[in-house]
Amino acid sequence: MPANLPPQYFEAEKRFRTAKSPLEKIAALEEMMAIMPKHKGTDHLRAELRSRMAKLTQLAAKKSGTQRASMAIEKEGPAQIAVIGLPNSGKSQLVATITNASPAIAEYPITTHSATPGMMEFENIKIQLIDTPPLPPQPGQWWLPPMLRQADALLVMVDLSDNSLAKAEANIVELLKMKIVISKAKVEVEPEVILWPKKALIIGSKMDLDRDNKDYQALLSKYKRQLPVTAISTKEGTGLEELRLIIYRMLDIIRVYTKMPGKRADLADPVVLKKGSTLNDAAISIHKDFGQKLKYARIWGSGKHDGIMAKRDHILQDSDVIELHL
Ligand SMILES: Nc1nc2c(ncn2[C@@H]2O[C@H](COP(=O)(O)OP(=O)(O)O)[C@@H](O)[C@H]2O)c(=O)[nH]1
Ligand SMILES: [Mg+2]
Repeated sequence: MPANLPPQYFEAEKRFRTAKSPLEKIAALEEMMAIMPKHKGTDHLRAELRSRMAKLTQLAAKKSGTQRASMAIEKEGPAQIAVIGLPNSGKSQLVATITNASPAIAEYPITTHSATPGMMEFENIKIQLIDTPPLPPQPGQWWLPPMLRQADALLVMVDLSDNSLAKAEANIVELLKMKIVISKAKVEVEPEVILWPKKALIIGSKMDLDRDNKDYQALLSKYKRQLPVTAISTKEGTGLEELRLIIYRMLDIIRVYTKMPGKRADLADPVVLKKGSTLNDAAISIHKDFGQKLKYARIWGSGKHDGIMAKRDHILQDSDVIELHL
């Protein structure tokens, strides 16, 4: 057993061992593979899990005919963000409005049974949002909790038309049942339970129906010390541009631009990196060999002097322009 497996891995492994159906086992395996750090020490284990996954997928296909083995959605772009909430909270409408996807929207609750990914544009990058079925998960939606645990962040939709505080709290309770914690408030759990802390944003939706602003103010005063809170109306188009910016900021990513000597940088095509990334990280993300080959780089933006030479451990800032010398 390779060292350095985080406790969440063993939690998922336990779920794998106790899962009753092949589909549940696949969900647990997917989670184990997502959690596992990727390095030489885990290569063997990764291969073993893959082969188990292949066998289970065959078994699941035999059992269920055409039913999809899993709703797992492959991450596209720098982050995968799940849009969650109670029935009718405006999840599908938001995903339909700010991404290229078109999930079904309806006046009656619980229209969404599956998960629909879409890409949200923010300036020159695209971020993946996933429309999900309402909380709590219905029977057969065993794949929802692992999907939320794996997401990079959650957008919690709370309808502002009435009872917003109770709705927000219901979301937090449902998440806790999935062992996901989004608020800084203390939670009481058994000592052996491992929790999944998750970045989240509370979105008060349908603010056009909260004319006196009461529900939004109540949400703000209850949660703003623990969590970011914002409000939108897809109907009137309010708060949506600000929402894109808040989502971008909560991801802790930066954009840097590469240039060739003597040429301008292509500002339409950033390299997206985690905040705190170095020149070396940027080089590797462009090409895996570039990390080793990198001799030095020139940087515009983060230094006091434009075009300064920098070494591979130099920490990059958002919107830096870099010229790699290999
Ligand atoms: N007034 C108003 N209605 C909205 C808004 N956003 C969504 N709705 C309505 O709320 C209902 C549920 O929306 P939907 O996106 O399907 O909710 P979901 O169940 O969370 O996916 C639909 O009738 C939408 O037209 C909004 O900003 N303002
Ligand atoms: Mg929906």
